[in-house]
Amino acid sequence: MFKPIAAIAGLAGAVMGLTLAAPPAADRLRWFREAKFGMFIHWGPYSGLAGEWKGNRIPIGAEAEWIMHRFNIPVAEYRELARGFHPVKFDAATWVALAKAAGMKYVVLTAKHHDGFAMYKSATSGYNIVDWTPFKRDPIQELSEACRKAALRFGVYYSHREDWDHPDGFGNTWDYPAAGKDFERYLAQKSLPQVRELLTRYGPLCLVWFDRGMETPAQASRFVNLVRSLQPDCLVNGRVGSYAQDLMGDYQCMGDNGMPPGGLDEPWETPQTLNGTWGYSRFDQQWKSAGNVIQRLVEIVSKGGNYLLNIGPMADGTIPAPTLATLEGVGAWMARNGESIYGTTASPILEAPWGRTTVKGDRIYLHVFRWPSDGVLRLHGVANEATTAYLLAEPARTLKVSRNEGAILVSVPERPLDPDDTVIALKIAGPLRAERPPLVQASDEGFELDHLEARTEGGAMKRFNRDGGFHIAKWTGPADAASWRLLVGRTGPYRLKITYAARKESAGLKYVVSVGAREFTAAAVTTGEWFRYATFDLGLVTIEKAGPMTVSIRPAAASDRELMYFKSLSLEQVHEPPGPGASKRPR
Ligand code: JFZ
Repeated sequence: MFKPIAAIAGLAGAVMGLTLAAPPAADRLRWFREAKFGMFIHWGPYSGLAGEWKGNRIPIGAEAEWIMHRFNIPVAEYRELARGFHPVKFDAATWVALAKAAGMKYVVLTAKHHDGFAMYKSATSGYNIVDWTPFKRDPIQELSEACRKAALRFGVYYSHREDWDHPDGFGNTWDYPAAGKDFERYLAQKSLPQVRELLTRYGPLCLVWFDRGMETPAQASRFVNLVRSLQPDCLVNGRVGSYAQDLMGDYQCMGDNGMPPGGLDEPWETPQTLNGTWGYSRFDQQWKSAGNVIQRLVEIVSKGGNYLLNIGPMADGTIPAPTLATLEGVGAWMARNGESIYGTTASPILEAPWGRTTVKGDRIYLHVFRWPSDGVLRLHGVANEATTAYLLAEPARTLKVSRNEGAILVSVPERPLDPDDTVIALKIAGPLRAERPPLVQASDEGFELDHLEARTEGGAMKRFNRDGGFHIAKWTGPADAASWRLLVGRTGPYRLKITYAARKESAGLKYVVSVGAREFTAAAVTTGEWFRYATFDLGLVTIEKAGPMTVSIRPAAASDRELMYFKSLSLEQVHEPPGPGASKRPR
């Protein structure tokens, strides 16, 4: 499982104030990239209100855990409500068994949410479940132990910026006027000390899930460094820093329930609710079905992501029945098809009309959401020879495989094994060689080339940032490139433009854009901080020949500085005014 040595050494190091060198990100992330599927748990005093306060109800689809903020419940009153939090039916082993049976590999509990209440015994603040309520037990202690026994990883959610209980915390301006707040004091008095407690009292944590960003990169890095210094193996999620800045944690967090349009090279995770709220609401019965959850898990994994699926337990510690039913259905499917999820990588094969694909070694897993009425499944974009195919849940049932017009054809039985997702395992000769991405077609104006159809090489990475959106970055040398294959219909002059964001560190770095045989060399210009995109005209290029053509962009020379946050290249057809020369050029 995880390297206890580093963790204990980290803890020991912490006591002696030594900072242990954190292992390379790739090592830290290995388990995460293998695990794919985790349980998120939003639980706290708000679970007792269950979406209502003095007749005021949280609308369906809105977050019940925000009830204190939504109705500006005074701190004194909310604290009294928290005194009544007494989950007598809470049993950590039951929750962990539920996660394990659903096929989840890690569990993340809200140690402190925005309401400022600590769901563990905190020495920093008496406003915690052990000292403030009659419960007197520590759920973080019990859950971390239960996870260890069940060989699941355990992590904590910590609202490091938002705290509606602390006078200097961010968010409560109904009790504490904004002008009087000293945010630094909140960080020093509560936020940082509590994160240190969580990293030094409950054994190794797999990750710390921070939320809603931080005021400045400097403040965010104090949390990253604290985690690195105390538990070098522990991951930090992308919401440690502000959405406007570049990723400061180990992996990117999509917006809630977010789904990228295409595969990303950078590790990422999507948190999702099972209904419309994270915390328990007795009014919100918009439960997602097991089928919906399975297809969403597959879509996320097929794009290289992790799925952190939330449960909102009730205040007595029991789990709502619809949640149990959905997770049971998901678990049954995972028991038969987990191989097509764990340890797979983002599929370079574009979305298929019948479903999605995941890839691992010499296996392509065809996740069939829509069963072909003609009994033939067509898979495009694979250059390898396909040797065998079989139903993953019934491996003895092999299926006929053939190839026609560049597509691999798999003859399937009349009916699917599983209406939500029947998985067919396709064995190919050697690791997957995806055919070059399909040719980019021209629009009336010309060509728009962005991350979606790009093929990235070397260190160039397709990434997402909440404010920066989808972009390509992390390129520092000529081996790091992005390229597209275009199908040119109309020859003639085109205006080449590039859209990117570049910080002052990247100013002057040269890059080369190749349009067919023609090369344009330019220097990056600072566009401002982080993801402030701007468009630059690189000049005219005349495309003489119709048909397939390659366009690429790469740094001109190796550098220790990153080139840019690349958004797109465009080739706009230049319509020449009918002049003496125009007539001769073929249209
Ligand atoms: C935050 C919390 O406010 C919420 O209570 C819950 O804990 C959720 C997991 O995270 O809500 C967010 C945070 C970020 C986005 C949306 C809701 N976002 O980036 O789109």
